[in-house]
Amino acid sequence: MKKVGIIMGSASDLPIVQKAIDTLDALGIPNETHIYSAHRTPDEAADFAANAKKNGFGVIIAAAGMAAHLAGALAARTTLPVIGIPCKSSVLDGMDALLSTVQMPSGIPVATVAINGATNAALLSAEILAVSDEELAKKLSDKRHAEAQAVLEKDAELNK
Ligand code: RP5
Repeated sequence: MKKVGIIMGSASDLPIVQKAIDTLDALGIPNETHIYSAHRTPDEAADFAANAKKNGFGVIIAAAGMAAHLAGALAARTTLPVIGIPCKSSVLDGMDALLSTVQMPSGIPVATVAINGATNAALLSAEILAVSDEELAKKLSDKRHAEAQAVLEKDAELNK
C-alpha cells in the first residue's frame, strides 16, 4: 500500500497532528511524519514533496498554523493529492491558517479540512488510497457502519 506523508510546520503542531497519525495507524495505513516548515526549512519541505511519489507516498497531509503556506508550497512540488490541516495556533483562532490554506489560486489544489481537522484529513487520505484498494475501502465502510450503530444505540438508550 502507498504511504501517507504527514508534514507539520512546527513541533508545536504535533498535539493536533497526533489524531491523524492515530487514525492512520488504526486503519493499518503506513505513514511517516516529518517537521518541515515552508519558511524555516523550505528546501527540506520542497525536497520531500518533489520526491514523495518515487519514495512510495500516495497522499500528503500538511498541517500548519498562522500564515499557513505549507500545504500550498508542498502541492506546488508534486501532483500527489495534498490535504491541508489549518492549525489553531495564534490570536486569530486558526482563521488565519484556514484562509491561507483553503484559498489556493487555480492550478495547484489543496483539499482543506476544518481547523484542527486532523482526523478527517487522515480519513480523506484513506478514502483516496481506497479508490484502488478494496480491502481498505471495506475497512472504511465497516468503520462508518460501527459509528452509525453507536449513534442508534445512544438513541435507543435515550428513548427506552
Ligand atoms: C507555523 O507557525 C507552524 O505550523 C505553527 O503552527 C506556527 C507556530 O510555530 P512555532 O512558533 O510554535 O514553531 O509555522
